[in-house]
Amino acid sequence: MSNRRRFLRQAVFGSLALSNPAFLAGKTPPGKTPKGALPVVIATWDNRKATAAAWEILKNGGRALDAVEAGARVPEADPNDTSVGYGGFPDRDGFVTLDACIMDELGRAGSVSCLQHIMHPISVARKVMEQTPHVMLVGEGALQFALNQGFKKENLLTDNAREAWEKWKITSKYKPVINWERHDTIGIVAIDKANNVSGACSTSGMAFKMHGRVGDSPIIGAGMFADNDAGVAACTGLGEMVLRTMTSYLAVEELRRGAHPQKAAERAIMRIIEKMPEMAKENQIGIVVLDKRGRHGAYSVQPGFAYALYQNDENKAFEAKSYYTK
Ligand code: SD4
Repeated sequence: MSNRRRFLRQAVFGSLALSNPAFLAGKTPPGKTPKGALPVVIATWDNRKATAAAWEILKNGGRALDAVEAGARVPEADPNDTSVGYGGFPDRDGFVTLDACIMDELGRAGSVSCLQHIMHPISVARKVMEQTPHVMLVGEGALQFALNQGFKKENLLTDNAREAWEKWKITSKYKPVINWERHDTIGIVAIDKANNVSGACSTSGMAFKMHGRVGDSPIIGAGMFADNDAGVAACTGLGEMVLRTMTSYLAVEELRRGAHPQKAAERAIMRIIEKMPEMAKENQIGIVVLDKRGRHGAYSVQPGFAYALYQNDENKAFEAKSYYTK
């Protein structure tokens, strides 16, 4: 492009930006919210029990933040869910270590990582957000904080999880298996009747991970991100790939630039495939995205990623479109 043309282009683009307050504020351009679109809640995997718990709050005009917390607490308390909270598979040394984060419509965030002995890390993350000047607490410090806040110390390692760990120790092979966590690790995003978004994410992380390993789920912008000007997104799958590309943040930024949530989901996943093509061939990442108009999108690297959607009094599970097909 000639210097003159470039100059003209910049001048036109610059003046457009200056004359458009929505552009300056980085806000999603205003559009029509379809009738009955709000409220809505979406969770990664077929976590319909979680979306149902969230709906109880949303349908009565409750706050999205309360809804996503209530939703995440469902798999956290379920001993049969082997990648969240109680019943989660331990790390290779036998410790159940939990990661969680939460974000509200005010852009406040709270997070815990490597937290042991507390069944509801999502509620501890919320306390970090609301009761401390910090965003993230880890390990022993997070546990001490939780106990000070009145959370109960519990044994989270179930017999089933211990047996799986004993079995794993025979080969000690560490290779994440695509979709094996389905129905599990929860990312949950919601928009309430007041048009406010919030998101939450909770997991015991990859089974038999190294002790001290932190995944994407407690990292604001990686496992989950909410921006009340644009929308909210949450991820599941191999956290290392999400951490390298800040997948949830990327999707929400796409919303800010005016993308439909489905496009935003696809672009965020495409970034992973472009940057880590070899890893993407063998691993799964799934994302759910919700915008301010109650529209949603979902996409994954591999087939088999399901999500639960509660909207218009209907709680349904769907399989997301994926980059690779069967
Ligand atoms: C992690 N992203 O710790 C989590 C695991 C997960 O479905 O999402 N499993 O990497």
